[in-house]
Amino acid sequence: MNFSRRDFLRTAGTVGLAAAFGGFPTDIFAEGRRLYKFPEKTDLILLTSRPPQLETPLHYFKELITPNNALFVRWHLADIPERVDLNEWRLRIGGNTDRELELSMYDLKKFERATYTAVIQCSGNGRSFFEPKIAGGQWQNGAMGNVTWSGARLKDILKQAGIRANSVDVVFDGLDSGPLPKVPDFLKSLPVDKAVEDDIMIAYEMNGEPLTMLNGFPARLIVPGWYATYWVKALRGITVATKKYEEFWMKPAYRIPDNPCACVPPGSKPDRTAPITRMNTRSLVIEPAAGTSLKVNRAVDIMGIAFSGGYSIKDVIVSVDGGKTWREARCGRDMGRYSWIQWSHTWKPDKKGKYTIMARAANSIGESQPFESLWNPSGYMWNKIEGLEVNVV
Ligand SMILES: Nc1nc2c(c(=O)[nH]1)N[C@H]1C(S)=C(S)[C@@H](COP(=O)(O)O)O[C@H]1N2
Ligand SMILES: [Mo]
Repeated sequence: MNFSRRDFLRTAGTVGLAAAFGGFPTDIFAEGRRLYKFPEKTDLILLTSRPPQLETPLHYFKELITPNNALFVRWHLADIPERVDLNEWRLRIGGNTDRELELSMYDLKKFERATYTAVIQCSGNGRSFFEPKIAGGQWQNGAMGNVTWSGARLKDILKQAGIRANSVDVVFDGLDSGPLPKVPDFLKSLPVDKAVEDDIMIAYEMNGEPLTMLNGFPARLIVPGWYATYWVKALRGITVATKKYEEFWMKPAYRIPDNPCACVPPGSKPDRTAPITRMNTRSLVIEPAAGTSLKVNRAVDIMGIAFSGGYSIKDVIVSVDGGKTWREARCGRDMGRYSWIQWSHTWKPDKKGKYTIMARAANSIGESQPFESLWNPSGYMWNKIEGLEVNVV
């Protein structure tokens, strides 16, 4: 078995100078933005290069599963792992436990293997659409993907370590760190009750392959249904704590207004905040792309995707007249409650002119999408029903 990814930089072809873990610009554009090539990745939309933040061009979402080389990338800190030698890498589990564990990849793979498909989505996906504008990564809709993850269940690992009764939070640390000591290390926590849920996984594979370096090789946390801020990459340590963990990346970062809509009037601040957790329900029209010209009296398949924070999709409705009338879309294969589904709707426009296509998904517990965006100061949880204009000629 080849345990080393020391030579993965070669996959980038011309990136031979080892220190340069950056990408380089291509001559290719998508959605009007220049694409960049990073190690193990295809050409993606660049937000920042240090730390790497790369967005997936929309056309990849025509597929049910997002290919590894097209999955978006988001790191917070400039010093990210560029190579990991599995002969040396260990995952340490300790804190308020009966035992301390030091697991090699070989040990990790001895735990029963779990596999499921789950949407990974950044809390700030769609941030660039909010009005008024919000500082932070100006993501459009490509900070997400649908991936089949395999790994060990966190609860099995915690059981082997033996969580003590008075434990409160479980804290996760990756191999990345800030360039200066004053930049807080990226640590995230889950309440103990959440951490021992069946579906929480330490994944070592994405779509049947080892994780790419940029997506968290050699192992990352998967919290299906929750925003990816918890999906700590390149894990090195798990610490069980007897107190509520409230350091920088849990508080003040990654918080939402503590009210039912997680929103405040645009431009204002909430009185109380809570950590962001479960994803809301979303749908997206992928085809036809905005601005496409369609032929009158010719049938076209409108297609898109829809997902929710772990409660499947019950139905998707589609409008071609800007929301005046709606039809139910056909939903494709169900890959489980954390996966997205593909939907389609055949439409034959019988008059020339401009049309606005919209889609609205609902999940199995009745959560749906709003007609007006729900504003919050960090630009999280964008799920407004979007309208996309096409021309019928
Ligand atoms: N170690 C580490 N893990 C991390 C982060 C990070 O900065 N460092 N960012 C989180 C955030 S906010 C997101 S959106 C996802 C992005 O995962 P991806 O790069 O595999 O798409 O990783 C999460 N895990
Ligand atoms: Mo994120």
